[in-house]
Amino acid sequence: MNKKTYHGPLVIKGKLVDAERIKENSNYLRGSISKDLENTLTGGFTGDNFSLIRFHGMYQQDDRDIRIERLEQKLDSRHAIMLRCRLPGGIITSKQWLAIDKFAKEKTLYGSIRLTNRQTFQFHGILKTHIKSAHQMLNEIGLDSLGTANDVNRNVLCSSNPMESVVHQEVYALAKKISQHLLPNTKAYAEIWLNQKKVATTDSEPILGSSYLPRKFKTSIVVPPNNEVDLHANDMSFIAITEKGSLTGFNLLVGGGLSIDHGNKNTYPRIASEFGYFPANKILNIAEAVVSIQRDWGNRTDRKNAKTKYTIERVGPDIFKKEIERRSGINLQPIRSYQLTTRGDRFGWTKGIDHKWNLTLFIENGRLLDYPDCLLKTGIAEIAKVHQGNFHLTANQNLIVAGIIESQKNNIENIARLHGFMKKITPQRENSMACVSFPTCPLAMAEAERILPTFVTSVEDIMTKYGIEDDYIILRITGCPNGCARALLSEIGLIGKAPGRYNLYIGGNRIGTRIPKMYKENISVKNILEILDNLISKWAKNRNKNEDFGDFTIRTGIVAPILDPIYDFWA
Ligand code: SRM
Ligand code: SF4
Repeated sequence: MNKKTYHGPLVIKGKLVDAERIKENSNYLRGSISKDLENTLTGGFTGDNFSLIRFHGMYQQDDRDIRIERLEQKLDSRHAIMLRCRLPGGIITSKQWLAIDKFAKEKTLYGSIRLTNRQTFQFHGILKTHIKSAHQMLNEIGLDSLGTANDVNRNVLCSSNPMESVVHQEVYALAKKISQHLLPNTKAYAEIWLNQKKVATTDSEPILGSSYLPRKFKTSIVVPPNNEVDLHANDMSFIAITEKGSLTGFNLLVGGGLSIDHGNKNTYPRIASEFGYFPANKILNIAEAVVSIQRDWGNRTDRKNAKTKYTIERVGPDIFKKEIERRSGINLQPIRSYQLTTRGDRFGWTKGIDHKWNLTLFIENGRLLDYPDCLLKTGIAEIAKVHQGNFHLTANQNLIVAGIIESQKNNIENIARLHGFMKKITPQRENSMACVSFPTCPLAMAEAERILPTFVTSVEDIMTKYGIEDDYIILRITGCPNGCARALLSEIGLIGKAPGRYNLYIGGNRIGTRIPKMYKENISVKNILEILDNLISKWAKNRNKNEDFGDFTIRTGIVAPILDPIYDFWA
């Protein structure tokens, strides 16, 4: 590992990337989206609007399974919109669920609801003619999709079961406040999608600025010991600190992030830096200070170097920390002790502090769809019809039916069973995750969601062969190096390189505080499974008591530990 030096300028001068022009000239995110919406000659958005609609929570996509076929028929790609809702902390009521279920069934090409690993949901395949009704439906049920994509603070993650303790409840309330506080202030969303009249006041963006942030920005709040939100994937994280069961404050961590570019050594994953502790009632001041520093210091000349992790590595953590203190007027105290021990969801029944029941359901890939033999999406809708509590979406793409009254417990369990939930699942499957990838993701290089189920079956077979089927390895497959499935925080990570080919990473840990190292590059699934068979057999035979797979691969020298990803990741 080299010795670190931080001597970069606070602000990078140079030619701004085109995304900056688009934002600055957008009239606070309006662009000409409204006009484009009326153009029925194309199913897509044109020019700058293609990018601007992302600030409103939408991505233009086309089905990549039929792209070539349409090209051969000299047809345009069939454009459709993916819409991502804003749901800080992941809570949605039964009534809201029934409305989104109906919309997915009636107005989307795929008919599915996709739970994401940032505790919200996406509709895939909304045709242009249905976009407005999507936003209006969300508005009617008290939801929106503002700021779930592009260069703003994204959906705020938070430990997913507020009914677990009073601290969880407080933290959930703060997640919503942070989301609201950092939201774009522009009225563009209401004007374009909800037909609100433009008011004669001038727009302003006191926190985000008229050019918004240099890049996407992610926030999480975690109540230890479960790191289910994967805090090190976030630009800004708050770790709840308690005394005698009461929330006193938070440890602030800044600069986590996972995306890389294959072969581009200027890109790297990064574990967030620990900056210090502060009292709980100052969380909005701290959040605003961090975001505003990244707004002012983040690199606007190179989007591959624009995230907070790169800003910190350029200016140095000490200078960044001092600036947080200066802007917020709060002196950060030394980090308070905390311990992370797990990352998974607690499946099955648990009782909340309100004495109501919670049922955590495993949803493979977070994809709720009615399959011929298993009506998963209908199942959740049937539960929503009788359930008087809420649903909590988890950062592992699962769903908690929360706040079930005693008299409904059996009924809800029966509905869940009838629709294919609550089958016996191995710990391995419970701890495996994939990103969306094909057919909707335009950036996908290899399959992820669609190969996960069979890939996990193969790994389960290996685990059974070596008599360790009750154990698990955190396994994640991501279709390209953007890393949406957080493979760079897993014990076994596959990162798509080309159709059927992946880079294999091993050596992360169970709690998500260590980046794994590339073990083999550009190999086939068959090859990966052969390698895993060999490594898992060694782990089964030679591990120390309770030693996890990732720790074993480090201790036995199968891969070198990544102590500082910036130097060690590509070494
Ligand atoms: Fe992601 C882009 C899906 C979590 C890093 N991500 C995309 C897009 C929108 C593709 C695009 O830009 O056109 C994908 C849409 C696919 C589709 O068809 O739905 C996509 N990302 C997802 C989701 C749905 C994966 C999932 O299976 O759950 C997650 C949605 C989260 C949400 O609700 O907001 C999702 N993406 C992540 C995460 C994990 C996290 O946030 O905890 C990461 C890595 C963490 C990080 O940011 O470092 C992640 N996504 C990216 C990146 C790389 C960003 C970067 O730093 O360079 C991109 C590409 C980009 O932004 O240019 C991207
Ligand atoms: Fe798409 Fe790549 Fe993200 Fe997977 S990791 S959803 S392929 S951008």
